[in-house]
Amino acid sequence: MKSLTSNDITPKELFDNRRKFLKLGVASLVANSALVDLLAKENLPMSNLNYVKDTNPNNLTLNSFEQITSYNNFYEFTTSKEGVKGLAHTLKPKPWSIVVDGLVEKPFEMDVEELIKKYPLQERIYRFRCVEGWSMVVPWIGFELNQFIRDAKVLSKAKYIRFETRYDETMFPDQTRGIFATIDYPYVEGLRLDEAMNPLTLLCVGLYGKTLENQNGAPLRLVVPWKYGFKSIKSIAKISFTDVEPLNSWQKENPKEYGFYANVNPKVDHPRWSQKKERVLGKFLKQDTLLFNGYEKEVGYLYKDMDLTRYF
Ligand SMILES: Nc1nc2c(c(=O)[nH]1)N[C@H]1C(S)=C(S)[C@@H](COP(=O)(O)O)O[C@H]1N2
Ligand SMILES: [Mo]
Repeated sequence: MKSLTSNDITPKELFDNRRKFLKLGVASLVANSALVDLLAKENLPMSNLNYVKDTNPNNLTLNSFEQITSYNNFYEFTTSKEGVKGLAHTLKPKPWSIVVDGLVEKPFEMDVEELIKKYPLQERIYRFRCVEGWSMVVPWIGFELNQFIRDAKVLSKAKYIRFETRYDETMFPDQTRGIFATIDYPYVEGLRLDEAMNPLTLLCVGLYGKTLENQNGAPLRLVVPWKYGFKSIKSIAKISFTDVEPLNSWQKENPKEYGFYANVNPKVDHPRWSQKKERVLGKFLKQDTLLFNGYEKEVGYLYKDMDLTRYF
């Protein structure tokens, strides 16, 4: 074994800076022009968030920023996945406040900017599986929803959390179409409170180190990685706590095909197609879909005695 030399000893100053650097993530480096060039070359956005990086223990291969921001489901704009990006400029994510009401000690309103200051941000590299059979891997930035719930002073009667996307016809073209709109607005989603408290459930404000693009649900969205993508509601305007199971948009639209739970499950087919496989964006060959999208260890306990065919 080689003996220690003075070169091996990390000076305290360097050590402190290193810790600061790790905490800041990419954001601390943006002033460095070499890095700016590198980001441009890799087609990565300029980071504007401070966050703790995910160590990516499962070695997931990330989809590119380009892929994640160019192929979207956001019916408030259009049903064309390639079309959302070009229309999404009408969404004005700043200023943006969310209302919190229902079974809480006291309803309140909070600006997303405040939220970002209040909760330390983390990167979470998650698999994301749409019910339609495509998937991707996304480096989300956000914080655990359970942190927010703990501060919301929720009453013990509350059993569910309900989310609503903003209703604003100046921002969302499909909302102006009245009875000809593609679905009923505002878009609604919900979770059982214990699902919401699971550490995987994220309130998300960014991806690839940068605040969310409009097409991905700026400025605040939900990410529930073990459920089909439609549970991950975008551009949230209201969060309510209730004692009744919320009627989510897709269940309301077509209850035979979409339920409340929407857990990713290769053994429970959609009435019109198999859920056994998925196509990762950018890949030619399909891969097997995993139970709970690969998060069974983390979330299996939530559904221990439930018939997953019945509660789909
Ligand atoms: N408000 C709102 N949220 C939404 C949707 C939508 O149409 N409107 N689509 C859902 C669906 S079906 C999916 S797959 C994901 C897509 O998220 P992404 O475009 O960021 O990949 O958003 C979900 N959240
Ligand atoms: Mo989806």
